[in-house]
Amino acid sequence: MKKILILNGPNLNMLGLREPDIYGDQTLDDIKSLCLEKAQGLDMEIDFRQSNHEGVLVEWIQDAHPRKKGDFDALVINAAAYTHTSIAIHDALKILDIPIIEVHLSNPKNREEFRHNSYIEPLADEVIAGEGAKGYLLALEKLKELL
Ligand code: CA2
Repeated sequence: MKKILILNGPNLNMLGLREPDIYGDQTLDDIKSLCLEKAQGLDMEIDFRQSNHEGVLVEWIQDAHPRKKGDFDALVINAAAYTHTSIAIHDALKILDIPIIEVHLSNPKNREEFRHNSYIEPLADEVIAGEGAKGYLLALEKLKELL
């Protein structure tokens, strides 16, 4: 069974509390439940995590490396604001040798200019943005095809 790591960055633990017009009204726990249900249907196993700390996300990405302790077949990542700032996450992803899908609830390219650059995009096999929570499910479907 394929194992997928799903990482979520800063402030995504606050989903559902504010800005439902941009991010939808589901909480991150709701999204996790949807992903668990979807993964079951696709015969995949998922590990769904969130951190507000850049270094923690870097360590989780490092640990997912096939030559380290993690035995994940692919990564889905919504790095939230770190998408637009983090060379550390970019470098960690560059070393990771498994398929990567970048997901965003909103479409950052249609928002403020400071959200237009993504340090993840050049390393991602696919970018899914602007689909809300459904984007995570589309990422799992894409991985079913890819793996
Ligand atoms: O659209 C996305 O998924 C983002 O990754 C979300 C990030 C944002 O910085 C990216 O540009 C696009 C922000 C997540 C913040 O989540 C909130 C949760 C509750 C209330 C306000 C923001």
